[in-house]
Amino acid sequence: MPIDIYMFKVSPPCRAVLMTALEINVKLNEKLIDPSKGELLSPDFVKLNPTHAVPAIDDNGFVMWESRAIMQFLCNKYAPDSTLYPKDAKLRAQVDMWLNMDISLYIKIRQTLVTGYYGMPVKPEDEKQLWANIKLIDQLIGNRQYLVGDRLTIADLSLLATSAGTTLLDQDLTEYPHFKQWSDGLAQSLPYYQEINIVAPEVRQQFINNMKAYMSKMKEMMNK
Ligand SMILES: N[C@@H](CCC(=O)N[C@@H](CS)C(=O)NCC(=O)O)C(=O)O
Repeated sequence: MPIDIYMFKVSPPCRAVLMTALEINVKLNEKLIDPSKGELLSPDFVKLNPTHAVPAIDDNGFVMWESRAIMQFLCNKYAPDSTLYPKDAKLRAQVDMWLNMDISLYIKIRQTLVTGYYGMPVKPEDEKQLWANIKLIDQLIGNRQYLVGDRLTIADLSLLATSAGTTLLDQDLTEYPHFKQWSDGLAQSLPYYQEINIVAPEVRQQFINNMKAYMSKMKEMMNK
């Protein structure tokens, strides 16, 4: 039986898992969740994932969430010899290190760019930290083609999905040339990049409008 993935397409962590599954030929059955309809908080979904976030997977009764842990699980279970999540302890540690750094970046993006898009107030200090974080990542990437060693790993896929979200939200990364060169290089070389990561502008705008409306409805309800 295929593995169910609960997801929505504009979500960076969902896209990271989708790219991982494609790389290791694991079939995922997409169960689409609409956050603007409150589906993340529906009793059925919360029962499945009490943290009410996507992605979550159900691998024939084994349920888990947290995209990076899902990517590690899929590699461990279905492609243990794949270089996507290398077995060598030091290479694996470096992959894990990047995955953890990517979590901080993703959180900053949510607190700033995404929050702004949904019409909610953004703290200037969060915005400052976001760009400081991107600057640091830019320096750490340097001239690398891949984040770890000389091959694609899940660290690349996770950060790529996160940064595709960044460009998706109209940010100009020209001031971060290494980051841009690395992500453009992967975007060009991965055959599934466009299909997974690029959402048509009108679909994206509709998603943002729906989320804005949902957020303001929730705010009103909380203020009552
Ligand atoms: N650390 C989590 C973050 C997941 C996450 O924040 N997902 C967003 C969509 S991009 C979500 O479902 N948010 C709803 C919520 O947190 O209530 C992961 O990597 O899976």
